Amino acid sequence: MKIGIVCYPTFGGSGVVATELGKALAGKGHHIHFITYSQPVRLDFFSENISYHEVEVANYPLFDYVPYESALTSKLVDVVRYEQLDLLHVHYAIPHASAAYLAKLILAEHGIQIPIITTLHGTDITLVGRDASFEPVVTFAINHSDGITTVSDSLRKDTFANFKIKKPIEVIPNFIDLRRFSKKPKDHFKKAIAPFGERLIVHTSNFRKVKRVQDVVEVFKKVNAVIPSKLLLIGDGPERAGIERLCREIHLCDEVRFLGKQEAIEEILSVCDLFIMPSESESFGLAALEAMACQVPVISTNTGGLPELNINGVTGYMSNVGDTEDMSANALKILKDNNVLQQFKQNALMRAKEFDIHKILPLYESYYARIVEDQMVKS
Ligand code: GMT
Repeated sequence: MKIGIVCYPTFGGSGVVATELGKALAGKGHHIHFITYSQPVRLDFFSENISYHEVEVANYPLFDYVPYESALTSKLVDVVRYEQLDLLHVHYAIPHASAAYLAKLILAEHGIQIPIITTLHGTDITLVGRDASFEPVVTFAINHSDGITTVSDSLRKDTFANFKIKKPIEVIPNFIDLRRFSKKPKDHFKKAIAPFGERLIVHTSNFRKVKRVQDVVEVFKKVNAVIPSKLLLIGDGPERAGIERLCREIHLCDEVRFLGKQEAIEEILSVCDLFIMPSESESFGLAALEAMACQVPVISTNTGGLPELNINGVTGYMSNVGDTEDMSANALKILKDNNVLQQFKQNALMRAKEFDIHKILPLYESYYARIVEDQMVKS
C-alpha cells in the first residue's frame, strides 16, 4: 500500500508513534511518504520504502502568522497526486485532520478519491482541541475522516464525551519496538552517575504543565530522604527553568541531573530503577511504556489511559493526581527491597511485551485495508 503519514516531526509522543509506525510499515513492504515541516526526529535511517516530503511555508511580510495549514493542504494534494497514494494517515487532529479533509475535497475535483484516517493522540482532544478556538474545526474534521482511531479506550471515551462524534472510533493502542527498547548493558554509565550504588529515578517529558514535573521533584525529595538516590530529568520544555529553580531552592541540585533532549533514551532507561509519570492527563503514556520495555517499573497517576498500561501493584503503582505522599510511599515499597525491585522490573517487561509492535502493526494494516475497501465501495 502507498501511505502518506502526516505528524508533528518533534520528540512529542504522537510524532514518535507516527514515525515508528511508518518505519515498521516500510519494513513490511509498504511505501511510506512522510509529509511534515521538518524531518521527523525518529526518522534516522535510510529505507528504500520511505520518502520524506517537506512542507515549505512561504513567508510574506503581510503574515503575522504563517498559513501552515494551507501549505500542508497544498503539499498533500501534490504528494497524493504525484505519488498515487492509497491512503492518508494523519496523527494529531490539529491542524492535520482539517488540512487532510480540504485536500480530499480538492483531489475529488481531479477525480481522485483518497481515504483519510485520523489518529487522535491526547491533547488534541483532552486539552487544546476543546478550546473554543479549535473545537468546531476539530469536530468537523473528525466527523469527515473516513477512519478514526485513538491510542487508548480512555481517549475514545473522552472523544465521545467532549465532541459530537457521529462515527465509530477504533482503539489501536500505542506500541514499542522491543529490539530498540530493551535493557542494555550500560553499567559504566550507572557507575558514573550513581557511584555508591544509589537508586536511579527517571522522568522524561516535554516539561509542559500537564506533566506536573514539580510532583516528580516532590516525590524524589521524599524518597531521597529515606534511600540514597539520584534523579535524572530528561527532555525540555516551558517548565524546565522553573524546575531547575525549585531544585536549587530545596537544595537538591547535587542529586538531580538535567540531561536535556536525548536520542538514545533506551541507554539511559537501561540503568534506571524507577520511572515517575505524575501527569494531570495522559491518553496513553508512551514514555512509561518505553521505560517498562527497559525493565523500569512505573509510579504514575491513575488518569486517562494510564490504567490501561500500568498495572497497580504489579508493574508499578498508581495514585490520584497530585498525591505525592502516596506516590513516594509506593516508590519506597518498590525501591527498598532488591527482590521486590527485581520482581517489578520483570513484571514491567512482561507487560511491555503485550504492546510489541509486531502485535499492534497488523491491527493498523487490517484497519487500513478496511477503510480503503469502504472507500472503493463508496466511489
Ligand atoms: O504528551 C504530550 O504532551 C505529547 C503528546 C503528543 O501528541 O505528542 O502525547 C500524547 O500522545 C502520546 C502518543 O500517543 C501519548 O502517549 C501521550 O499520553 C499523549 N499525551 C497526553 O495525553 C498528555
